Amino acid sequence: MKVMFSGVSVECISGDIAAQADITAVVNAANAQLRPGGGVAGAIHRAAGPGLEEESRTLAPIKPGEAVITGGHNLPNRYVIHCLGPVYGADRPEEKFLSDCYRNALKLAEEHGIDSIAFPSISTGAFGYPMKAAAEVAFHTIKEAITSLRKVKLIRFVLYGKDALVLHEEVASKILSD
Ligand code: AR6
Repeated sequence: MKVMFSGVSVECISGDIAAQADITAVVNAANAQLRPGGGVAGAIHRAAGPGLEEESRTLAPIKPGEAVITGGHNLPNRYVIHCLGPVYGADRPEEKFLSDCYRNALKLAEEHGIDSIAFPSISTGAFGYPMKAAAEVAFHTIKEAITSLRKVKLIRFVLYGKDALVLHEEVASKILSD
């Protein structure tokens, strides 16, 4: 799925966030210490190599909703933007922290002149955020931020599996067409 909204292309695909060769910055669903871990963080660190952990360590710890930027090391991407999503049921209000992740990642992208950015579905794995609610927060935040974007021209969501893709396509179509 691909839609144009306010001059920015927003798309959803299924795939691996660590294998997005045509994208300038990929977003990591990080832990506070910016260590490898599992899920998205594991995949990104494995593909990036030990240099990413070394560089990240100097920026840790980060707080829920915060975003920091590093180089991509051995990834095909120039940058990694690391976001700490909320742990569902613990970091309250979850909507605010999750929304902050998307807003702060886009802000960093703008500041670094990044033209394309790929997000995973932050907080919906180990951190337990229900995926539909998380997708609603993600697309509402993007809709709100998109009119002030000058550099970012492509926002891609990279989802794990068909169900996650279909859910995001439905939520994105609804929110971005209202
Ligand atoms: N590409 C795209 N999506 C993926 C990938 C991948 N390679 N791997 C998993 N997903 P998670 P969180 C999906 O757990 O909930 C880590 O251990 C996954 O199905 O990566 O923010 C960190 O170290 C889910 O829908 O991130 C933290 O401690 C979504 O990506 C903690 O987990 C996010 O799953 C962060 O938890």
